[in-house]
Amino acid sequence: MKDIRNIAFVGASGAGKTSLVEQILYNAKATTRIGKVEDGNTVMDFNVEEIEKGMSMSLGMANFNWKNHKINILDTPGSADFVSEQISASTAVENLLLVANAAAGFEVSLEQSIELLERTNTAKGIIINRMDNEGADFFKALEAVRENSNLNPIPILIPVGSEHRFEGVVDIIKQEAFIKGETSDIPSNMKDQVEESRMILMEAVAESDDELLEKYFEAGELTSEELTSGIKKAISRGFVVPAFACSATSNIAVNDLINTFIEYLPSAKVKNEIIVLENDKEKSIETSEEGNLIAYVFKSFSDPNVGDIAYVRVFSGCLKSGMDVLVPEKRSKDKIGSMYFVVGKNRKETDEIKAGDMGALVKIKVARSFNSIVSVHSNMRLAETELPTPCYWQTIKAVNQHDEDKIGSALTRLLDEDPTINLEMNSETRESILSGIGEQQILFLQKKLKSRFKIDTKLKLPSIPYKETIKGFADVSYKHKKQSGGRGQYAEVYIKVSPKPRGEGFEFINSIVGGVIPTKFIPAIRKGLNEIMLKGIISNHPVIDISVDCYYGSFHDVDSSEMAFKIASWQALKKAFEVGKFILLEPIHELQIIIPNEYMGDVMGDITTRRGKILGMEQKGKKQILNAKMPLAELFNYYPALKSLTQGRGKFNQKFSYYEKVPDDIATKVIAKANKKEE
Ligand SMILES: Nc1nc2c(ncn2[C@@H]2O[C@H](COP(=O)(O)OP(=O)(O)O)[C@@H](O)[C@H]2O)c(=O)[nH]1
Ligand SMILES: [Mg+2]
Repeated sequence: MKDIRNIAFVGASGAGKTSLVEQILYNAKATTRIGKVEDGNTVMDFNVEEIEKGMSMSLGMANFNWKNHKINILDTPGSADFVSEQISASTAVENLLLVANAAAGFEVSLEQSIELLERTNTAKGIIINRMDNEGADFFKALEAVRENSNLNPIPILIPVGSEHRFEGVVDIIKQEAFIKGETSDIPSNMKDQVEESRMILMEAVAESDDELLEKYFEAGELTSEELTSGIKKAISRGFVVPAFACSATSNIAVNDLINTFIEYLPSAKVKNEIIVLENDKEKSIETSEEGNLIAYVFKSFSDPNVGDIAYVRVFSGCLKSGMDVLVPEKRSKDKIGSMYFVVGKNRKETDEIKAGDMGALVKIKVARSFNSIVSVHSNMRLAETELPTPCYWQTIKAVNQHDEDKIGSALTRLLDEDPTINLEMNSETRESILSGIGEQQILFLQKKLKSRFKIDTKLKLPSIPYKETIKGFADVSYKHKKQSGGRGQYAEVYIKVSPKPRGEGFEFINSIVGGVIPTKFIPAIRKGLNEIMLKGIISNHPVIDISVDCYYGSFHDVDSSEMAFKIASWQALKKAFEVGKFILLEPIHELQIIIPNEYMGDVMGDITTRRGKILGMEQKGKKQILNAKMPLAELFNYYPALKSLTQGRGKFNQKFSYYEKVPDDIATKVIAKANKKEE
């Protein structure tokens, strides 16, 4: 454990994460040639969809050796739609490193990664890549992060030169320069800057520890040893966020960066506390090689050639092939088959994965993304991973009828790969609804359905699950009587229908006395009402929240039947809806919208035009959190609207809240549409 470093790269798309991993792997001799994202031949971006687009869409794993250490590295996609990949990666590592483009200023999709850094208790750092780019500015890039977060990056490897003159870095801790691969003196024109950076570093380290702070005040500075051991501790606790300059594609300062990984970032041994649930109670434990097995599947997917693959991080104990294990979230046993250490698309078989390490399980049956793998008799599992709620919805349907049967099982397999996508069959609207984070994510799923399962699909906005109810009280009766040919039909019911409070559903009261309707027909009345309520009376949407009291009626010895009473109760309820007035209800959702302050006015105005209401607001750092409610009909396409209003920076969580009356003008349109469909 002490010789392993687990690192995940997160950050905006295009910052150079994949290129950096490619260069690192080559420098460490884990690969024999350097691929390029543009050429679609990197080891990490190997899905057809990733090659086609020239960008990462799913998490990639690699490992390499460096000076007798093993480093596991996870590369993640930067696009906001694929945030679940960054979340997955963050659950598997001790070190979360933000990779930012030195020349880009503050990028929108950095935000989600910054939030991840802010809320996880991993060690964190910032790599300012693309230092060779025109417009590259290390300190400006760090300032942009500082302004938009509560992280305080402390430079450790500062650049020597920049843009086309970028040629190396100065290590502020060691007070050495590394230029063109050689150790050299600090360039004389950088002395002041290096000194200033050293003071900033020393202060940050001193502030992270009471004992050091005391020494720092007494002596006016820290010794090299105090600084070196202090910085490691401060980084490990997340108090100091070290910052490094490099250029991936020109391979400048990349080796120095790898050195800092093993010199300053915490190993699996140093940062060995994890939160588990023991018999569902949260508790913190220390992981170790000798401990009982605790492993976590942070990503599972199906590979067209290999089958089901699960990327697993072993926290405690040892995972051995052939072993029986328990998957507590599924309450099911599983068996460990073949295991591999992975370098992107390449892999090497192993028969064990020890504590602190990670690898891939092949053809594993039960364990999927975000499942724990523990000893058969264990009562522990890892704490649940929090995921954002959906903010983008589409129905999905096979283009060809004959694919309808296949689509379900194909989707189930693909959904395992991205736990932020949900599939729901809406029994009312009879639609299969996919919900997730964004359009790109759903389109990626659609592409995978095509490339792996050969299923063409079409997407569209879901229908709104409106409901019908009655506005006021109605006392009505209906007599169903038919005499034409054969046996006649006869039934008569008297009902009182009244509205019930939202959410209370359907109540049926039987107050028949004296046998005016024989007891054997009462269930038919109830069933008849249920049937028509499900179908809807006015607009083809189900009826909710009414009470029906059946208090009088009549029957005929020969002509009455269950069917006749059903028909009579349907017609009676229809009549009641005319007398008591029908209203259409729509689902209202509660939202938590998070936006940078400057967009407040626009976003609030837009909420109002979407028939929404602001319930409250709250300042959090440089952001505003708006609590609001909004009809689902408006929410379905809120995501793109909010993105465009806030230049991509706004986001929201939502959940269903209650049903509310639809304004009359909209209700009229819904009814007209429903009746047209019916015809
Ligand atoms: N000039 C320059 N370009 C880079 C550097 N690193 C990556 N790139 C380019 O930036 C683009 C995005 O790189 P990629 O690795 O896909 O970024 P990712 O989205 O963070 O994985 C590609 O065209 C790379 O060639 C660098 O250090 N300098
Ligand atoms: Mg990438």
